[in-house]
Amino acid sequence: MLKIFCLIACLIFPIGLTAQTRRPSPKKPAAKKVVYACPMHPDVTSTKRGRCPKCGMEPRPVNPAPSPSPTPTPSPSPGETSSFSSLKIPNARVSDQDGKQLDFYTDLIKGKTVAINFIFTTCTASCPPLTATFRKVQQSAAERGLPLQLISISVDPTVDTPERLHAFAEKFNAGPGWTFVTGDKSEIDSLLQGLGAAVTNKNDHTPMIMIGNDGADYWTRAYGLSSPTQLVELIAGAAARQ
Ligand SMILES: [Cu+2]
Repeated sequence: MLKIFCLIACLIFPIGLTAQTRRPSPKKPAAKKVVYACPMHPDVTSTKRGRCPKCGMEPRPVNPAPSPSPTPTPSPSPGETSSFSSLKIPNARVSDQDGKQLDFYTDLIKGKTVAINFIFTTCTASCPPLTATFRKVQQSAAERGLPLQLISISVDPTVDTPERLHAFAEKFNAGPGWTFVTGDKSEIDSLLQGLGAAVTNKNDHTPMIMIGNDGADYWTRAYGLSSPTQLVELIAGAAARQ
């Protein structure tokens, strides 16, 4: 009996997940009203999917239907395994802080271990600490001999010219292997959309960072203001995937 239930649950659950994003099933049992919570901000809960207003991450169900197979308890680490895939990354035509034209995926992501954050140069809130954190991550990854491409994407591409990004990079002592990305607004918009980091107001941009190992197609997200040590651990973990 248990075996049969398990088999049915295994068959139904993944289908239910994908279908749910578009069209909630009208035949959902009443007892299973799902509450979603942001993995980064557990106090932010909602009965609908959508995005955390604090960090823009996709909330996860916190009281899923009891399942016969043990589900791993959410880890207290700042990392969050996600179903994100390199396939979702647009090969957008972008510019770096030196005005060099790049194809986002092929030039910055392909075959690399990367960490991506989202910034704008006139930000007075989270961007300076996010950027300072990235700088420390860059230094400590280098000390560990960990190859790492850092990417900071401007969420304000019309204001953030390559020149502005160059000055911003200098101010934060960005070393080689750290690319600041801007470009045509439409290209950047589609890029942010593809990365799940689109915002309507730049001031609402997410302090989330994406960590990925393209070769392994392994992606995780983390709170961008976590300690640099924790972030480097997550990056090392991603780099070790194959
Ligand atoms: Cu900011």
